[in-house]
Amino acid sequence: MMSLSVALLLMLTFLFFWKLAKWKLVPRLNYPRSLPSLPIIGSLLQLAGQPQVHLLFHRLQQKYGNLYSLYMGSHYVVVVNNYLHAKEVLLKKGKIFAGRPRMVTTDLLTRNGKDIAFATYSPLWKFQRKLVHSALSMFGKGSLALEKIICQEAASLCGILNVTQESSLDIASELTRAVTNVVCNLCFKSSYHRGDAEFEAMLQYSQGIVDTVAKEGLVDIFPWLQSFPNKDLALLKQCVAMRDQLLYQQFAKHKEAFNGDSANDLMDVLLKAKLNMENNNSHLLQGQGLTEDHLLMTVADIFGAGVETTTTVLKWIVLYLLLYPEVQQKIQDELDQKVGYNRNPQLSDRLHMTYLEATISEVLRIRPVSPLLIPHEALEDTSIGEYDIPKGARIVINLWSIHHDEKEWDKPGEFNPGRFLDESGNHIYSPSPSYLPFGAGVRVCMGEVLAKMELFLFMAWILQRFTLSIPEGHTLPEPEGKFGVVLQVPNFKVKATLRKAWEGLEVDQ
Ligand code: PLO
Repeated sequence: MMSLSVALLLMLTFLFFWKLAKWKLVPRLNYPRSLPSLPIIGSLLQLAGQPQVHLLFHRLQQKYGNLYSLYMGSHYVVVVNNYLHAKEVLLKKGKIFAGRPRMVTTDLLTRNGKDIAFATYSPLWKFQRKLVHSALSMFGKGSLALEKIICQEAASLCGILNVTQESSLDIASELTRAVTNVVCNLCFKSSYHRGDAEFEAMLQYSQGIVDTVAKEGLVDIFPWLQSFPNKDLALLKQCVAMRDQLLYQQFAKHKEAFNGDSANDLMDVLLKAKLNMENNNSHLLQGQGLTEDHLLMTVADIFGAGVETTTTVLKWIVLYLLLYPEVQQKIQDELDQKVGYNRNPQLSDRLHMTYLEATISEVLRIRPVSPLLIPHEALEDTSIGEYDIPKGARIVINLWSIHHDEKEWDKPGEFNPGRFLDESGNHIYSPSPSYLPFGAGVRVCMGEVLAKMELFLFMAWILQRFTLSIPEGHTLPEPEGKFGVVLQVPNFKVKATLRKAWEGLEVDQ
């Protein structure tokens, strides 16, 4: 009898302390507010049928605040809409949030994360990044080599605009070819001519990839769907196969010509690094060196990123110049004053061409090329602001919201390059810290320097020689942009008219 009551008492005491520990002593975790969610499908009911994900996430702030969470199927996702939280994720806790979630589509694109952009954080990843970084700065050093390559492409682009002058031109594909040739030169020391069949094939597979990869499509949310027939996934596989074929051709050519000493392009630099690593077994990568797949996926990444992003921004710039002819006029006035007609624009002009620089900055703000960046993943239990974030959470940085924050930007929906200039107009500055067009921190864009060089030089060369306008009988699309791995520009036609001062002059040299 006695032992029974002792046991009962012990049990009650245990229960009491257990409850106390649960509710009082162990602090309850404070997770961000969550959208309603159901088992298995999570918050998909709120997301279904809303392809413009960046706009939806922007709107949801009104109801849920600027840091909220949701479930994509079973994945816990935290959406960041404010620059202070974004900087905490990207800079202050950069390493903790440096992971990438695995997704069916990006795994297919990158052979299970052997690239840089979509691969998660690891010592090998850090090494790959360092390699590419030093290769890019090697080409960029003194920037002369790159400047020369870009100007060569700008000249040939201007030659084409001159030939097609009075007709309406699909400027997008000309811009794409010019940008592609810069990256081709950098990666493979090769280039494409107009109408080149291989170039057309590249355009086609690249569009297929942009249309299907990392869009938080159903397959990425429910990986088991990949065992069912799936149109998008089939297209992606076909496009990746086309890409691989071109990539292998380049790889074979380079391997054959490689002599171990000189490195003429990015592919050579990576081949050399791979050889060095193999010869030097003391490397601390636990036998997990740079494989052939890593090398190929790294080049594919640089190539894809180099082409798709810069072309997209150039198309946005041209569309905004057609929508705001007065901005175009101001850039041309600046060009006439600071560069004139007797010489070509060069990188050193960037310092004085503040209105063109401000226009580029404003386009990058109002239409960020990567509106949700690429999702990050928390590598350990951590926090953002006052909120707890569990290990494995996916963090989506909504750059669209950050660039359209009314507390930070005066009339954020308005296109106004002047907001990036001081009163004298001679200095460019950012009026708000809520501006991250290239991301920030451990995973910041690797091509920022190259991209800025290209945007400036291509636009300066074109506008020095031509005035862009809407061809007769055509109208412009709304500059809405279609959400995807990049914010895609609607199609439009352009008429490029040679400026008076250039009549009778050579425009392509
Ligand atoms: C573009 C289509 C290419 O065929 C493959 C490719 C590779 C790298 C990706 C790029 C695509 C889209 C833009 C990305 C880039 C890596 C970094 C860049 C996602 C899918 C951005 C904006 O973050």
